[in-house]
Amino acid sequence: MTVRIGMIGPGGMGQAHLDRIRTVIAGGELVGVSDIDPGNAKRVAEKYGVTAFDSSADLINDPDVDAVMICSYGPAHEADVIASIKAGKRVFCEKPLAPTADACERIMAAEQEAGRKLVTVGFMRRFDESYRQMKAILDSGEIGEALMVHCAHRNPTVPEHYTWDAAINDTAIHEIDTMRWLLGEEFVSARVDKPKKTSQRFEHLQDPLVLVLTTQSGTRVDDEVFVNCQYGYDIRCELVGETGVVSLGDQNQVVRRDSVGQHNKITMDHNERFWGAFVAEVQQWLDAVARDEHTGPSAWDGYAAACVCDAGVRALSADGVVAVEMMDKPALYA
Ligand code: ISE
Repeated sequence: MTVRIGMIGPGGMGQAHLDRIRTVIAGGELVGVSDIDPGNAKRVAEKYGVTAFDSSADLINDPDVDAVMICSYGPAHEADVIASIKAGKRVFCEKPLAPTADACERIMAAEQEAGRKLVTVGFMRRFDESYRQMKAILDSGEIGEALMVHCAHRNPTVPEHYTWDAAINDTAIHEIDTMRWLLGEEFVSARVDKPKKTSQRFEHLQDPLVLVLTTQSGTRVDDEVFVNCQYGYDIRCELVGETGVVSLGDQNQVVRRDSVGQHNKITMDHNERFWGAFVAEVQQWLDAVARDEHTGPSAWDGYAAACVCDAGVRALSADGVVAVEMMDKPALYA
């Protein structure tokens, strides 16, 4: 079966997905797009030779759309995710599922009313081969329990509209989800350390910052978020176990040696660094949609990440340790 996809908000991220669906991912076909900016919907529809829907509601309810991909701006997700659930359609929603835990709760309530999981959240790092190998080593028990994880999330730069809280809500959310998945437990508290700010970028940002999280069992995760590091898109992670340490390898398969020394290319954006992960997540989602099954990170994962983000954002604007507040997991997500 070819899954007929309708995409809401085909900006840079959405079109990167569409290009992969057209070239390397099997089993999906774009039938139409909608966008808050009708001009963009028209341009993208012409580029891919598909329908430009007048509204996201028209797209979601169109009988030719089997499943919905939402790649719009985070605050716009809630209404379209809930409308997709109400239409009984499977929906892939880019991260964040919604910008607040309250909005994610409303999405979970709609799913529980529908009585089935229809929402998959685009936390693609779970599909990255290097993180998967790290998890397999931890799960094998060979290095004992995880005691600490040191992460770094660096971007070359961010646009001016990147808000002060985005370092947590838009950037660190990746480590928040990946660490919940890697460690298999929830976070209970958050703290933010605020080092000297870079002179390279906007005054309204605390850049860099270090988000320090603690899990239920006491594992400590620190995440350096530095979104104007200038030199590249650099993702690092070192897991410290009781009897061994596992680190993500560098991003290249080869190391170059020449007259300037030993070096390799550093990627500049997430689509390049996580290309394989994006392909794997969307392929797995389409395969599951074709079988009418749920797969991947659920609305619960989107909610749990939002709860940790909420605590992180509170810790960013205040000093000290902030407790993560989270409801008990509803039976649907057990
Ligand atoms: C962006 O939305 C992403 O998802 C990138 O992976 C992240 O590095 C960047 O900071 C975010 O703004």
